Amino acid sequence: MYKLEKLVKHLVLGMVVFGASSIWTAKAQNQLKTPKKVYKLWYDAQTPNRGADYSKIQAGGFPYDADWENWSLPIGNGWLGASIFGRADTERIQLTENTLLNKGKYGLGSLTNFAELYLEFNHQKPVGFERGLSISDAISYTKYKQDGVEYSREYFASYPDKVLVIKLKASAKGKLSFAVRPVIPYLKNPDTTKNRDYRTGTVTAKGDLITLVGKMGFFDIAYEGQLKVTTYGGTKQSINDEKGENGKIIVANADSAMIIVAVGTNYKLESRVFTEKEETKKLEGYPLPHEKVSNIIAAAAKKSFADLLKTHLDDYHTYFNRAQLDLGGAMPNIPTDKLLANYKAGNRDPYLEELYFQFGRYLLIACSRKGTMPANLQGVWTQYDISPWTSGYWHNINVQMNYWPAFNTNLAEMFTAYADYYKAFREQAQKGATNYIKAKNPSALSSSPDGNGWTIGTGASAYHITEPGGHSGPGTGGFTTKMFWDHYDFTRDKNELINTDYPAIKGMGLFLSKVTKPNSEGLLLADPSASPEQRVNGNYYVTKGCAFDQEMIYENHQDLLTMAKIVVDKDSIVGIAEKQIGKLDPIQVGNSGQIKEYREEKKYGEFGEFKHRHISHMVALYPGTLINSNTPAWMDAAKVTLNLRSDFSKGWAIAHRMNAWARTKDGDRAYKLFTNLLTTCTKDNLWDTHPPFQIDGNFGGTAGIAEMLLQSHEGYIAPLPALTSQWKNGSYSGLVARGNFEVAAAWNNGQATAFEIKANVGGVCKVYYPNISKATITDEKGKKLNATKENNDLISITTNKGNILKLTAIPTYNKVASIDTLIAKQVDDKTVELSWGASNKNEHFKVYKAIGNAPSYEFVANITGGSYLFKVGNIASIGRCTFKVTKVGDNGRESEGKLAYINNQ
Ligand code: FUC
Repeated sequence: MYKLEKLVKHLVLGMVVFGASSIWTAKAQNQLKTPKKVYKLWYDAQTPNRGADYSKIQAGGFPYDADWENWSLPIGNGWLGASIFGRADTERIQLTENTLLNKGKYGLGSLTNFAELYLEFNHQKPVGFERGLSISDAISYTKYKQDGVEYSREYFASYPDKVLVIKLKASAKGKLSFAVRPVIPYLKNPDTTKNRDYRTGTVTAKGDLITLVGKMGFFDIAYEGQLKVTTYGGTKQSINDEKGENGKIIVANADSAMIIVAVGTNYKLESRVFTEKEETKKLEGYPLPHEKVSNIIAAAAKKSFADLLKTHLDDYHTYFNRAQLDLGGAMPNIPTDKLLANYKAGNRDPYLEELYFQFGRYLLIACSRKGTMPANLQGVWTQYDISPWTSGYWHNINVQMNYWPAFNTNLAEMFTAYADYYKAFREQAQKGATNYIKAKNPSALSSSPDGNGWTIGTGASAYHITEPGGHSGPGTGGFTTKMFWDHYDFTRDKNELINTDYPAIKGMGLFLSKVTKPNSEGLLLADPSASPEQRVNGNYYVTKGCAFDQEMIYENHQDLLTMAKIVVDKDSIVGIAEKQIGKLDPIQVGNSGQIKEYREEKKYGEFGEFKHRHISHMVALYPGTLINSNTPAWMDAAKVTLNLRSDFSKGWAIAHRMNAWARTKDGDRAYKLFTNLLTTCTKDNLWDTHPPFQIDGNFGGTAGIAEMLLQSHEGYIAPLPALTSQWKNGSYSGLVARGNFEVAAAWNNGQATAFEIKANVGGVCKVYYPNISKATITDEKGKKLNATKENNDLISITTNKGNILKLTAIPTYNKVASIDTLIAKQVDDKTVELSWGASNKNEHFKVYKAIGNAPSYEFVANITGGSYLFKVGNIASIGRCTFKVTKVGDNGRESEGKLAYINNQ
């Protein structure tokens, strides 16, 4: 029926920046394609390098290297992270390898600094200094003039070639002289430290190669790094000290040079690493990394710089170029730190907002690839000996948030790193589930090794996982499997469903089916249960059936049941989930009109910290879906909670609020949270800070922008569901909706002008937008198509794989302004008077009520005028009740509602 779209070749970096208005690019076969812009972070000052200041300890008791956290520019290929400082005298390149851990604080191990690489130029008077990071190409650079010679350096971390590549140039022949001096930091002598918390290492130079070799005591990790220095012109000399260590290579009078760096350990992502209890046996028998690292260097050394660069760009562009966003920004002629400072001072610039969005996508590609470890709390970048919170995989929100932008911003493949990590730790996670059930609910224990499913607690690393307990209940596992549900729902990849996503959700379902106990009303409540990190009277609060646990058990059961139908699974757990799901009572509305965090709570804040950073009872709003537009009374209660919890918090916590507000469809509020993120928790290098630097906030912020622009969790594709009035005109392309539809949208004056939807797998495509049923729909050739009108704002059309739908001529609509206030006054024991202001007597309103924990409102009355007397046999007997009044506009649309309550003691 439709013609397949011909793939439009990605254009290379350096192309023209189109004006914000050119949405339809003629060449791209009339495709709705957002112009590809050039994104970069850049600075005109050198990065200071004062080192970590141990007198300044950050929240959580962690050291602080202000310069690294604020100024260094991150590049990475998943295995390796490099933070480029950008200096003329001595360049500092800090290297991290994602499996090199030391003992750390919590018994999980802590990621540590792999090495520092110094390039010593002794250029003291640089002129026209600039350093930066091209987000469009994943290349960092430094350039300046010294004594009339232009010096430039480029840095990239290639995923396909597994190396860091550094190209150094001088504009005049023979003018490039420098020393290459790597240093292994934080060495600790095996003789003097207890508990094998030591690190040995030597650096030796020979010919054009410098080799770093050493050992970590705690896990007995062997590590190795190799740097190969190639020069063009000039001389090269390798030098070691009298012990044959601390090697360096001195380059003199060259024209240009290239350094390639590979790093590795003897780590293998295998079950044994997690199941083996003895720290020093986890890697026992695994081959030393020497051969692996040597092979990587040898293969890369055969290639020219141009070849290495091309391979890197082809790989990076494959992912990065998939999604574009245009909010009307154009690259300003001021450095990024000044741009951010201006933004903080109230001068918002849409370029910075676009840059922040694309920076998050960039970071995910740089730190989470197939075959690498997943993105940790700092991605793949740490300069510390013992990293803040171990640079671990924290499962009560942080690691999940890392993957929130993976699916909707078209980077689903980046999730593979987490999925492979899960596959490796699953055996231990099954043991953890057995331990947990044995201890907490022995009557439900199965004697078979996989009979209790699998579980995960908050803390985890490359070597350890934990069980739920203390401050985060068993729902932590359901929170984790949401990623697997989304992985399937966005990609609709049947193989992955069978091999990865369904087994994860089914195993978790089995565990979660055993963590509840019936209460006197026959409800099934998680016992014990804890809402992440909440404290009562200073102590972590352990209870029964808190919202976080109930919601995540519910969501995992719901996802399990949906998937079981698709894969036609009739195992007993399916029947169990079916029986249990109705007894979970996951959402309760309290006397402040809030979603209760605890069942024993009446008014908001009675239990737990009033403004706690975690909004764990909101996981059913985001990333879960239990609270949605079809549960409007719960949605309103969620807004009450979010308002009471406040907009101010720490990096990731602001990002969670931003996504939650986007789900309420309040674009201006979500935007306000986004600006909070940028103004209160963003460093000059655009890294998110808690403090300390944590990458979760970057990823949560990027996901939040996408969530404002496209949603698909309510059974249809909803483009522009929470567009802020600040983004008046704009467009995007390449965002992804559930069902694997790739969506492009353009809007003008806050109203959609066109959508384009590509079916990557095909199937029924439902689209929701005001007046969408009156839009013109064509295929990519311009042939008119008929959609089924479900209602004025919802259409449905069947697609085949590759089909493209174009929706244009979408009639504009007017939002109806809501009333200002609603007052509910109990007049007598049978009557409540509702009153609100109406400017004229003919205005039309609708009155609704929701009693108790009802998810939806019941319609009460159509009213003209500004008040209504609600009568019932006995007010006291109906219990807690929320009233809602909406205004009905001339176009028949209803405004947002205002709420008032009775019986809220
Ligand atoms: C969770 C959060 C903290 C911090 C830590 C790494 O425990 O509650 O705020 O982000 O993870």
